[in-house]
Amino acid sequence: MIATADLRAHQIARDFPLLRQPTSRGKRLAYLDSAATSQKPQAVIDALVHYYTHDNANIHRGVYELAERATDAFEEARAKVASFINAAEPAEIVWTRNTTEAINLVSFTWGLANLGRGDAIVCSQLEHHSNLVPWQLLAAKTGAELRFIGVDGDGLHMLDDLDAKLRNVKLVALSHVSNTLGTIAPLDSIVPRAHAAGALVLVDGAQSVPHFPVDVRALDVDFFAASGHKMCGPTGIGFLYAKRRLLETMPPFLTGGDMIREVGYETSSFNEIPWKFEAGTSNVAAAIALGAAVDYLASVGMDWVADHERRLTAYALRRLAAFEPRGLVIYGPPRTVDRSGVISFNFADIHAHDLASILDTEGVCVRAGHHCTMPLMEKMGWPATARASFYLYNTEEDVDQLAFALEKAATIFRL
Ligand code: 7TS
Repeated sequence: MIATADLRAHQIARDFPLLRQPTSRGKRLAYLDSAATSQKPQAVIDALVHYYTHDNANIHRGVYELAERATDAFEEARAKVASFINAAEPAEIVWTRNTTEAINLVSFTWGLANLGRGDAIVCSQLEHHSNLVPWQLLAAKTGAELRFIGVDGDGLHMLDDLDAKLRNVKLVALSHVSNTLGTIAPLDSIVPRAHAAGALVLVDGAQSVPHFPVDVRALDVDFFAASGHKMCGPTGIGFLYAKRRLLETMPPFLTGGDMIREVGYETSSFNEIPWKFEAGTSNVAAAIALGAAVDYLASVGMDWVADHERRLTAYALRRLAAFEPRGLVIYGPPRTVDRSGVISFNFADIHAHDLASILDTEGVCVRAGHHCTMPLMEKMGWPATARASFYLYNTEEDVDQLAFALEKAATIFRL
């Protein structure tokens, strides 16, 4: 019998046409790689097609009706994203290509203008490369020091020496949810302490805002970065949230058209926020379709999404635990309250890539490798892990299919 919550997920899955597609081997698709990118509901696909069919024109310049319609839809999508994360106003949302670009924007603008020798940046040991490499380069350019909040063997943040770590810190940059272990960062304890130490806080929300309600004002973060493609939206669009007073004082990032007010041969002045940070023609269609994705998620309800993923993760942890006597190892926080819908694991001595290939023959899509967290893998001593990640359209049937495929791997490897 299908439980009520799971029944709703089955209904939701029907909104995602790709999930109805069997694999070339004729298997039902169990898509368990939403941490890499999410699938798209029909409403988002329709928004893209509708825009190109009816509203396509360049924005912020035409006076004709079509251009006004495109501009309005683009700005309306910004307002939808602002309200989705409870920003104070749409002007605090800057469109970027993805999380990576949003973090780089902060590093190249605020970072270069504000950091110098004697200052420090604090990350954690489980950052995605996108929230690490920009700070390494910034530290190298400015002479600032890069420090790390340690994580223990379960991937939980170790906060004992946080106050010492926060000395002379200008920026604390943390992922809200680890894409490798699912760890939810204890922002409630870190953000006030970071602010008390005089630091700003940047949160990499790539793996949080798609999966549970995020309120940037309640979290009191200064910067928040996310990617549209992980939250049912298209690729090529993401956003940076920043508090107004920060965006106003930050120098521009890329320069050229759209981000200017007056241009002379020698000098220029810049547009108001957020357009000051949006040089050149934006990915208008994708921004509008991200607005449709946000409408879709809001109509399902982010509280439901979070509850559903928590239940499904608990179910998957139980099913995977049954393989432990045969050598399956599950990584990450033991308590489900500390983790979101991401489960990294290894099965005996099967290489994670081989395991993922066997699962694929049964229609199960998981990622294998270092998940763009090479320093974390090195620290933990894992060459690679297989990773299953869940979203609102996944069901217990997907988890059962994963367990079935693991039985097949066990048979092949005589475990
Ligand atoms: N930060 C985190 C925590 C992420 O998980 C990712 C992507 C990024 C930043 C970068 O996002 P992008 O949209 O700018 O590329 N994570 C993954 C993943 O886990 N598998 O593929 C991409």
